[in-house]
Amino acid sequence: MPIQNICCSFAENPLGKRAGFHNVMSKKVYFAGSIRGGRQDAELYKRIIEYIQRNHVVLTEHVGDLSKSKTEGLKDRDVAIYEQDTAWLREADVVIAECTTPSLGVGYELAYAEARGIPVHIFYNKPRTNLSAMLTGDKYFEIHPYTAEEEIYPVIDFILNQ
Ligand code: 6K6
Repeated sequence: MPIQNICCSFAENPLGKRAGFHNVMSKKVYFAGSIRGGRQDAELYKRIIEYIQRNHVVLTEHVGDLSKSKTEGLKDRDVAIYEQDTAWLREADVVIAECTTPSLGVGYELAYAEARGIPVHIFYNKPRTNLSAMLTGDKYFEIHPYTAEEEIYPVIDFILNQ
C-alpha cells in the first residue's frame, strides 16, 4: 500500500482545505458494477466512485461513466477489456462491488479477486435484491447489505481507513 507524503498549499489541496503537511494512506480500489448486466444503478456507481476518489485511486472509473472507457474501436475489444481488468484486479489493494444489479462479469471478478487473496467488499440494496447464495454463502466475502444509499459511505470510510 503506497504511503504518500503530501505537502499541500491551499491552492493545491483537492479538498479545498488548509491541510499543511499530512500523510495520506491512498489505496488502489477496483470498483465493480454491472455493465452488460444492466445500467440501472450507473448513477449510484458514479457517486460511490467519486466519493472514493476524494482520498483514493479508483482503477475502474469507467464503471460509473462509460464515456471514460478507452476501449472504443479497439481490435478484439473484449479481449483487451478482459486483459486490462484482470491486470487492474491483480494490482488492486481492495475490491469494492455494488451487486444490486446482477452481473456475470462482476461475479467473475469477485471470484478472481478471492483466488488471489485480494480483500472483497460487496454492497447490495437488500429490499431490491436477493443476492446469490454463491456470494452470501462464501465467508471470504465481506457483505454489506444496505437500505439507503447514505449507509454505504461510512462503511467505505471504515474499509479504506483500515
Ligand atoms: C465501454 C463502454 C461500454 O462498455 C465499455 C467497455 N466495457 C468494459 N470495460 C471495462 N470493464 C468492463 C467492461 N465490461 C465489463 N467490464 C468489467 O466487468 C467491469 O469491471 C465490471 O465490474 C464488470 C461488468 O460485467 P458485465 O458482465 O455486467 O458487463
